[in-house]
Amino acid sequence: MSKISRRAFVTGGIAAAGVAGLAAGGVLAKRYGLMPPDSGGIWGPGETLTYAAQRLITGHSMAREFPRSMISAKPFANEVEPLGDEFKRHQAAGFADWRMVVDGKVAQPTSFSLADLKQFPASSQITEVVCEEGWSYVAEWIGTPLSAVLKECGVSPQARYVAYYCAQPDWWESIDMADALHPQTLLTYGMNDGELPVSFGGPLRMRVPRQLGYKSLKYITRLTVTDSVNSLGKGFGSGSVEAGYAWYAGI
Ligand SMILES: Nc1nc2c(c(=O)[nH]1)N[C@H]1C(S)=C(S)[C@@H](COP(=O)(O)O)O[C@H]1N2
Ligand SMILES: [Mo]
Repeated sequence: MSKISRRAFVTGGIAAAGVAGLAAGGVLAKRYGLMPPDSGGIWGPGETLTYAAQRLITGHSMAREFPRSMISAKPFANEVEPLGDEFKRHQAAGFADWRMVVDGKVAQPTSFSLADLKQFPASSQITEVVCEEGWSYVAEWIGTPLSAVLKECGVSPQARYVAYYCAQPDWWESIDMADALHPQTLLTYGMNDGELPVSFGGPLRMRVPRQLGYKSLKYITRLTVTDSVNSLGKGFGSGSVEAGYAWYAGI
């Protein structure tokens, strides 16, 4: 989209929203292919305007990175529901057989061990985890850019979302390709110069630092590349939408 049509869209969207209600913004968002998976229902028009406006105004900007001196001395691990027996078996075995499957719209469905993922060039970032409940902390994250893994698997041009799943069936998420290919979106296995502790999502955690903490799923087991999230779960693109949160949680 050119700069001028982008600006026209933004001003048009905001004016239309003011005059004719949020639904008009939705019409524009639909025309530009910027409908989030949770665009239906009562909150849908608001979610649509948030997502479309963020994508058009902030584009693919970077999440803030911090100096090493700002790493939180006591990062807060949010408690998770009990992890099952299978997870505990993996943990007892040092996660030697942990695998992450990549399927869906890829040339080559593949599964990666942690050792496989560590073969990719590592990337690190000092970014903030921000929970919707109001707390946050800064930590260093080390891992493989999701984009590198997707490239290795040969993502189809029809791909629009990457859904990701973890050892906890109620917790699953999806992001659009802009976030999936974003250089700060990492599959992390390290934190603050050490292994990623289980409490913080080890052995493998998705970090999406441009969105709220709940998009940074712990214990990743599978990625599904797809052109639509309609057939996944209840069709809204994430377990958190099913629980009442927004699909797009940009910060
Ligand atoms: N698998 C899994 N991932 C999860 C959660 C969870 O309960 N299970 N909680 C999410 C929420 S709501 C937040 S805010 C962050 C918290 O990250 P932290 O424990 O590193 O603070 O993890 C997210 N990832
Ligand atoms: Mo959270």
